[in-house]
Amino acid sequence: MPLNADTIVAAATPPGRGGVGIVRISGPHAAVIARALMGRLPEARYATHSRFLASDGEAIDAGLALYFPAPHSYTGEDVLELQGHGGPVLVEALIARAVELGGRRAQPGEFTQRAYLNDRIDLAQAEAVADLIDAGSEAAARAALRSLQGEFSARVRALDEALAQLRAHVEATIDFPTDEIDHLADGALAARLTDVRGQCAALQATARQGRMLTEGLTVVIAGAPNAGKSTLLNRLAGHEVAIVTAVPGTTRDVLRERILIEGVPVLLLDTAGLRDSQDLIETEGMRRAREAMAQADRVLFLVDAAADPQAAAFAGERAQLPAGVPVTLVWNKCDLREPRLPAGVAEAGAAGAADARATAELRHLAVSAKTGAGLDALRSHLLEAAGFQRQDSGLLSARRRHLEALGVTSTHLDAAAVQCRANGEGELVAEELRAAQRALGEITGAGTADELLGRIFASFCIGK
Ligand SMILES: Nc1nc2c(ncn2[C@@H]2O[C@H](COP(=O)(O)OP(=O)(O)OP(=O)(O)O)[C@@H](O)[C@H]2O)c(=O)[nH]1
Ligand SMILES: [Mg+2]
Repeated sequence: MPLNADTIVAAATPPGRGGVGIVRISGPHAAVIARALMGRLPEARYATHSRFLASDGEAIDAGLALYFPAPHSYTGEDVLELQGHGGPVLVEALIARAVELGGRRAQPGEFTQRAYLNDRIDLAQAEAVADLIDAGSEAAARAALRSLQGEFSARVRALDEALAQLRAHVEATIDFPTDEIDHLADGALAARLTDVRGQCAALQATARQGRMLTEGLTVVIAGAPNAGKSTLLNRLAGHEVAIVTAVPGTTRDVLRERILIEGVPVLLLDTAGLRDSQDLIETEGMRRAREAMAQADRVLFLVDAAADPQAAAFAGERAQLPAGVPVTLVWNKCDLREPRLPAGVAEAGAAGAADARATAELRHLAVSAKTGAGLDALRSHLLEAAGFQRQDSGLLSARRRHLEALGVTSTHLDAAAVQCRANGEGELVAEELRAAQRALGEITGAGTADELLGRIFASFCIGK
């Protein structure tokens, strides 16, 4: 029984001219529309050549029709696909005719939304459809296809199942409370909880990789004027994106360039050099640079190793860098002068004891944006620092939303473990496990709010 009473219509091929233009129709009226357009209902799942008729009986176009009766179709409803010639006028005329016959124009992602609502796919798979279409590299496309085929969802469901069993175990201790303490402290429960947390951590690692492939990384190049930021951007991009001159303060706006590193999309941002300035335009440029840094997955702080061998520019700027955004100190122009690593870095960055942890975490690299020396190491560093592990197979696409849900799941599992170790109340352990399961369910769509669903599908293209 279809959930929707109306029948939706949209072009499934992109706007413009092409060899073929496909119009897709889904809903209870699809068969009626097919009969009116072609004079008969095409045989299910067979390519049928036919004319597509206007209301006056004249042909709008001729092509192939494919009819998929419910529930064996993409949306789970009756679906009619018309493959005509790929001219925008023809495609629009077919859509208008289908609307005249009782259809309505589809919203973005509405076909996939119906597939989700009719249980053809879960929410993570629906998102993988969009990620597959938007894939920026072959690796990202392969990962999205695996997720679309349900590999990611299967991992989520396996964790969900393990969690459900664990809950049953804990809830039994509540229902039969005679020796509750023993139950909670018992090694079997602790071992199962450890196992589930391990499963959750492994899935988080997978999702982190997947998110990187689908959503990519944002890396901001910052530093003093003339450090070579724009030269580095041009080098990594492989073409002249930014103006490079020997004049400090050349770059004012934030420049964006998308590159691929081993299939991972990386959005590189070149920014205005940071220095004390009264110039209005330059000050605005610096404000934008700081704003970009705050949004970044990583900041590459460039230092001119020849002009600033102590990295004074970094020491001066460090306190103002956004907290929580990891920074790599990149010594540029090492063709002119070899930087002193790593002691020089520690010295330059030493801003007191409170900074000791950050200093230890600070990564540093030597490059020459001019000659290209050290750039392979820089590329590898960007992926490795983000936690990307090279692997040829098994990558699955995932989104920030999934990672957040797994983060909440993991927090509740940690809390359950704390309760368990402290021989706490069985109810409290059970409550944490319930909350963990609820968060996990959001990935595949169990109990997902309509507002979130609306947001997810609105980002799709029309006709998908
Ligand atoms: N020798 C040498 N020169 C470099 C290197 N990288 C950049 N330069 C030179 O340094 C000068 C400044 O380079 P830019 O890339 O414009 O520097 P920037 O950091 O973008 O400067 P602003 O936009 O002013 O903040 C230019 O003359 C570059 O040719 C390098 O690795 N080695
Ligand atoms: Mg520049």
